[in-house]
Amino acid sequence: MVFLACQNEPEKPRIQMPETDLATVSLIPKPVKVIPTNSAFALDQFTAIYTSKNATGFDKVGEFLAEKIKEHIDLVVPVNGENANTVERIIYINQSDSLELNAPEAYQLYINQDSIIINANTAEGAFRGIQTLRQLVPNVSNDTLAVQKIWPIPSGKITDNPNFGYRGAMLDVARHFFSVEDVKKYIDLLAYYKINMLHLHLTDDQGWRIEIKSWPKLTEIGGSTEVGGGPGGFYTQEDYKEIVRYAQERYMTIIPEVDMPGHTNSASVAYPILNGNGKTPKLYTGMQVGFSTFDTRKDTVYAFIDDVVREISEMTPGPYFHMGGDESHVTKKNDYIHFVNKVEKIVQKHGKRMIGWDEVANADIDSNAIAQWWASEENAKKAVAKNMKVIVSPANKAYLDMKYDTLTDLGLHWAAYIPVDSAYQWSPEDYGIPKENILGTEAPLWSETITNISELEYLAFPRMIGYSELAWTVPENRDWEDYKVRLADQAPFLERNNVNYYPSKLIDWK
Ligand code: TNX
Repeated sequence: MVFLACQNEPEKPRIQMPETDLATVSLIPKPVKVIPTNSAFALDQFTAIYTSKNATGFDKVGEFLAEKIKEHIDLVVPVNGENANTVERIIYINQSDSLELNAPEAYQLYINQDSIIINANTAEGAFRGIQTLRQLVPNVSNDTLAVQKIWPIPSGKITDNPNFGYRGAMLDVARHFFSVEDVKKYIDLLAYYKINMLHLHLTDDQGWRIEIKSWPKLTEIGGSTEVGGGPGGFYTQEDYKEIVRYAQERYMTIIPEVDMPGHTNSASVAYPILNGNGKTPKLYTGMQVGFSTFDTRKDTVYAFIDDVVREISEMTPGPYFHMGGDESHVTKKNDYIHFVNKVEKIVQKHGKRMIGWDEVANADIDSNAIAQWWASEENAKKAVAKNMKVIVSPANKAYLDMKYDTLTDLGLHWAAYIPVDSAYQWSPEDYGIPKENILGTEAPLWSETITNISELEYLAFPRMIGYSELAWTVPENRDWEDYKVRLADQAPFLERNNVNYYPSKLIDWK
């Protein structure tokens, strides 16, 4: 590795960097430990990025960092020697087997005057680490320090790793459809805050949004409308793979959901043989829930589900498949249990681990299945009794489609109004679910009332930023008064990314 200036050049005087305090920079989610050393690293045109050789993925992490620095401050930072002329300072992304880094996603960030070193055991950890570094890059350069522009990065040491390995967001693309571009934008914003799971609610009464080659009418007919009667839409398999690929590059797992046996009207309109509610299914563009069901006693239904789970699983590298299972109000209890038991076997056969909304804890599923708790504490208890893992998504705290207050136009309020402080002031550990059973948390965004990315952003931001901290940061390190100052400092990031965030009056926005 060569990173010294050309030998013939006279030695340059060291730039006198300003005093800084790493501890006062607004990082979200808040890291485990931050130790300031009160000097600064001069990020400038003489900075280069190097990454560990022979460590899978580290070079891509370096390139990602360079791309984001370019987007943010329009500075080109060469990676691994390409176009590197004069290099005076380096950012080194280093694969390390240190025992301190053995937690998945752990990283260390050492910022010195002449070097920044990111240590991580895995490229995933390094990727989380560079998100922290991105947040440390000032928005404006200091033009008084040298001839060239310098963006001083406060020096010190950060050690960090997440409280929960599952830090999720959910997007309902069924009630209203969102394009691949919209989903990518959401992924980018989520990744910046270290969210690592994106659950896509791909099917519901109003629309079927994922192409299944063996059952083409699902999207042809079932994908043709949405809430309010708009044109709907769907992802081709190529579109879905592109979303998966894009997420993977950001160390984010896509979790596909096919909601059943309820919430299946769109599938039953396409293939009436699936229907079990005794009525002739028609396309539905309203907002009611709980009226549809598959016929749980028909072999064809399970042959159908086998095809759907197989085709989607083949395109999904992540370990999970979400089968919904919520609000099956017109499915008889015994039929529901029979159904969930059978679907679990199908999901396992295709190599995936089943997730379902908390109602699935009523079936005879095994401890490998995961319950997503949203409403019933009784169901959560049943899941724990079966020694299942639980994803914590309480509707009155974590639902992004709940209005901020009575004045919010978008959203619903059946579970609560959720202002920005209330969204932040709770803990996944508060609900009596033992810590060892908590897989993590997820913030679902149901889309009955939102029709485009700008409305999506209005409900998701800024609350989603707080959920990232609830999942990453241990409760002892969280405090609303401290958080709200750090949140205010997110405005420049949100604005330069054209995010239509809700400018809550609780926050003194910068
Ligand atoms: C309940 S939460 C639902 C969804 C709705 C949502 C609206 C859950 C598992 N089911 O079908 O979209 O409320 O907030």
